[in-house]
Order: sequence, then structure tokens, then C-alpha cells
Amino acid sequence: MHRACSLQRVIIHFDYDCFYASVVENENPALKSVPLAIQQKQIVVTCNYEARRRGLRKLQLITEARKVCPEAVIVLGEDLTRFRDASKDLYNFLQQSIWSGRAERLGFDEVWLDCTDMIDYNIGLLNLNDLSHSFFCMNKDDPTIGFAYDASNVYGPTYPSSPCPTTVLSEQDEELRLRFVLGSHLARHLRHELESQKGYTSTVGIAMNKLLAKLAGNVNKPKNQTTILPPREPLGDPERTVIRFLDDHDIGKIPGIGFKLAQKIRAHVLGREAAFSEGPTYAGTKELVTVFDVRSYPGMGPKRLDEILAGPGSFKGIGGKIWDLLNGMDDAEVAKVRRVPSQISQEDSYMKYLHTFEEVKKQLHILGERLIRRMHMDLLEDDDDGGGIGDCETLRRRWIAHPRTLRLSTRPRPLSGPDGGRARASQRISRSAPMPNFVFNLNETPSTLALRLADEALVPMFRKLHHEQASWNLSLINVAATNMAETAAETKESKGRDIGRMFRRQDEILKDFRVTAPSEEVNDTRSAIPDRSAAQSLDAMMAESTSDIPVEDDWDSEDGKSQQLERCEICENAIPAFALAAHRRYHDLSN
Ligand code: DCP
Ligand code: MG
Ligand code: MG
Repeated sequence: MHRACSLQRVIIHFDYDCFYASVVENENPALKSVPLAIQQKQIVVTCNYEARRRGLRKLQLITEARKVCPEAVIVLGEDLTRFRDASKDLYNFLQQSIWSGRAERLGFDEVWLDCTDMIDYNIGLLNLNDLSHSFFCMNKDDPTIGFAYDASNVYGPTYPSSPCPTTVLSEQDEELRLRFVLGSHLARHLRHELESQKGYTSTVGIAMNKLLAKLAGNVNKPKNQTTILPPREPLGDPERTVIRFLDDHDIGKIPGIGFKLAQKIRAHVLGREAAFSEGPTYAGTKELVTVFDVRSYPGMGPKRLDEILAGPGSFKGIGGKIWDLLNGMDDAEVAKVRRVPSQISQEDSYMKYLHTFEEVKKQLHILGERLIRRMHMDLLEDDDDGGGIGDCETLRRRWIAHPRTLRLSTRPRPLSGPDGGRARASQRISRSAPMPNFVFNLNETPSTLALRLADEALVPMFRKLHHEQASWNLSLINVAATNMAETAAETKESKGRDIGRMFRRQDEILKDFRVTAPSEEVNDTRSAIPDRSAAQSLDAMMAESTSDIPVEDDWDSEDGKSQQLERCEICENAIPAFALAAHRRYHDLSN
């Protein structure tokens, strides 16, 4: 993207306050006024602000938390369903409020919105002689939808926190400032709507790119927002404010610079390995190496960074990319709203052997059922033009996408080395097969379908992967629905190509999958889905793979490119960066 253009973007970044705790509070409002902690394994993954006031912290051990605040209510948060659903609901709410279709989720509790077009439009509506009585239009088709605001002032905290009295803004900066004034009011409005309609408070950053919007949000937490404003002086350097803002940040805090990259850069600047906190906190580095330290290090630049960061896992141009980030430049687009996830998967990890075949089968059934339930949540929508006369009480749902492939992956646990030490962690192995059509049958319960799925597909796949007869030592089993074939829809986000034709065909294609009423009759759905030849037998499609499967993007990690994954040194799993600290503690505890 052209630089001048990227300077004009207005990006808003949301991070929900105490997300998991807020989800639990919204289910049970009585918990709002008491200290509340959410437990996963032996760790407090988050806690509400009442608990934080009493000394509880995120990623604290439960034992510590009980000592610090014995009166805290501790709720188990290992089943992620409620958090995932709330996350999706909030995301849908936010993405529907904006126009660009660019709304990107990171993990469960962060969303970027590209609001450039809304700001452009509303700048055009301003009466420059009476800015304090402005109206922000939220719907081009209905000029009455929106909110009144004072465009002569920014809303909420800013960076820099107060304008330098002697600075005269250039005309370009004046224009830019006005855009962010509008951005700040839009952010306030969206935060307010999210709170009043959905019950969630959030912390928001408003800036000209994704990197800065995300970091800006951290400046004032919780229930607040921060806007990065011009001036970008001195000496007319357009990036000046941005650089000042970034300079104090620890290098590891910059999104896009993960733990390993940060350690390499620190080692270079310090001239030795940088020590990092060990034990159960693993919070990061003990030694602060700031963006300023790196940027001002003699000879530092894209080329030097390329040299420092070369090695496994690095990519061509990494030096330039990281250098841009250190200078506040990030041309990455906010990803477009996706109607369906690229894949859905369910997995579980196991600390103990699965001894008997019955145990394996039980796990496959459990995972299969979770997968089908997930497919129902993510891939079904109400069929508006469905029910006919007299049919209004019947909920009709239709599939908006069909995963064509079922994949089973396992991760065998390696034997320990001859010295008793831990051997190198092993890789996942997997098998894929066509998704059996019966899983799309909505007249059967997920549990019944999952029994059949386990018997007819997952067990045979498992047998192909593991020839042993008993005592499987697996650290993980994952079942996934992949290779989505999207059904067309009217939404602008839909990828369906010939929408009209696909709509006409949809009735025919999906008639067997419609639910009209619970029925005794089980449809034979075998030949109803197109693009799958009956000749493709399970065996013929099974392809063994011994290569490591990267953690692929699904609805939860939305866009694999933006979700920072880091590899755990102990089990070598790819873990979202935000969860790595807790994940390492999990290993500590299980040793
Ligand atoms: N989470 C987790 N494991 C981690 C970190 C976070 O399971 N190591 C979960 C719990 C959090 C949610 O992700 O509620 C979002 O993470 P945040 O870091 O944004 O934390 P919170 O939203 O809970 O708190 P804050 O108000 O500081 O944003
Ligand atoms: Mg967060
Ligand atoms: Mg949060």
C-alpha cells in the first residue's frame, strides 16, 4: 500500500476487559460485585477487576490466589465453548456496525476494525463552522442513524497526552488530527454500544495502523481508550509522535516480534544472551531492551536485522519487516470478515496412556461429537426463506458450508532418551478422508452421528495411523473438518461465485439436510452433496502424512498470518503467543 495512503487509515483495536471473567459475569450478574477468578489447570487465567483490586493477577497460581484472596470465587474455565461463543457474538456485533467489511479477530478477545471509509464519509458531512454540533452518520442509507458529538474535541485520552502549546500543526497534520478526532468519537460510540447492548466493557486503541492501534489500547486500561494524534514534529518528520510512542516499549511487546525474535535482538544489543524470567512466571525478559535501544544501536537497520534474525523460522525480508515495525510502520490490512472458518477442529491432550481400544474409541466419539456440535454452531444458519405456510414454528436451518475433508491427527509421545531425559518432542501424524455425508443430517443428534463417525471413519483412520494393538502413548488427538465448500449467500462477504445459480441449486442440493421437524425417518444422504464422487472410497482418499502439521487457522485463530504462534520449546506445539506463558507453566506443573 502507498505510504501516504496508509497514513490516512483509521484503525480501531478492541481488547475486552477481563474477557473470560466478563463472560462468566454476564451469565451470572451476581458475580460482578465479588472477586472472581477463572481457573484453567492450576492457573488463574484471568480475574475480574474486583479481584485485581484485592491483589489477584492474571496467570497466578491458584494456590497463590487462594492465599492472597481466600474469598475469591473461582470458576473453572477449561471448556472454552462459552468464551468462543461470546467472542463470536461480540465480533459479529462489531463487524456489523462498520462499513468496510474489514474486521479481524485475534484470539478470543481482540478485534481490529478498519473505519477509514466511515471517517472519510463523516469528514465530508462536517460543518467546519460548527464542529461542536456534529452528527456522526452510522448508516449511509438512513441519515438519522448515528450519534451527536463534538468534533471540535477528541474524546478520551490521547498520545501525546496534551498538545505541545508551541506546536503549530501543518495543514496535513490538522487534517489528520480531525480524522482521529472522529475516530475517537466513533470508538466511544462502539464501546458504549458494546457495553449497553452486550454487557462487555473494552479497552480501545485508535491509530493509523494495526500495530499502533493495538499498542495504543494498552496505555489506558480498563474501560478506556487512547488515540494516537499528531503532531508528528519536530522537524516535520511525519513519524515523530509514533516513534516517541514506540521508543519506550520493550522490544518483546511489539506485536509481530515474538519471544524468539526478541531474544535474538536483545542478545545482539546487549552483546550476550539476555536472561529471562524463569520458573512459574516466565513473563518475558528480566532485562529491558527497548525499541529505542534497538533503533539507535550503531549500524542497526533492515540489513543488520536480517543478519541477526537469519535462521530457521525466518523469512526473506524479515529484517525490513521488523525495522518497519520498530518505526511504527505497518501496512498490514485488517482482514476481511469471513463468513465461515477455513476449518474447524477439536482436540484433547492426554497425560496418560490410552490403554484399551475402547478408551481410544471413546475419545474419538467425544471429539467427533464436539466437532459436529461445533459445525452446527459455525456452519448452520437459519433458513429465512424456509418454512412455508403453517410451518412457522419449525426452525429450519441450512448449511452455509460443507467441510469436504475429515482429518484425524495424533501426536505420539516419544520415548524418553537412554539417559532418562526427555527426548525431542514428536510431530503430529495425520490421515484425511472425505467427510461422510451423514454428518450433515440434522435429524439425528450429534451424539448418534458421532458414534457412527467414530465407527465408520475415525476408527479406521486411527487404525491406519497406529498399528499397535494396545497402550497408545499419545499426547494429543485432534479431529478436524477442513476443505470448506462454501454455499452461496446474499452477503457481500460470501465467496460463492455464481450466487444466483447456487441459490437456485441450493434447495435441491440441501433438501435432505433441512430440518422440518424431528422425524423418525433417517434420510439417506449419501449422494446429496455435490463434488464428491461415490467412487472415492475412504481408503482411496486416505493419505498418510508424517510431516508436522502447522497449527492451521480456524475460526478461533481467524487468520493464521496475524495470529502470532510460537513454538513451545518443551512440547514443540505451536501456541498462540498470548497463551505461551500459561502453557509453559502447565509444563512446569506437570513435571
Ligand atoms: N487467556 C488465557 N491464557 C492466557 C492469556 C489469556 O486463557 N495465557 C484468556 C483469558 C482472558 C482472555 O484470554 O480472559 C483474554 O486475554 P487478555 O490478556 O486480554 O486478558 P483479559 O481480557 O482477561 O484481561 P484484560 O482486562 O487485561 O484485557
Ligand atoms: Mg487480549
Ligand atoms: Mg482483554
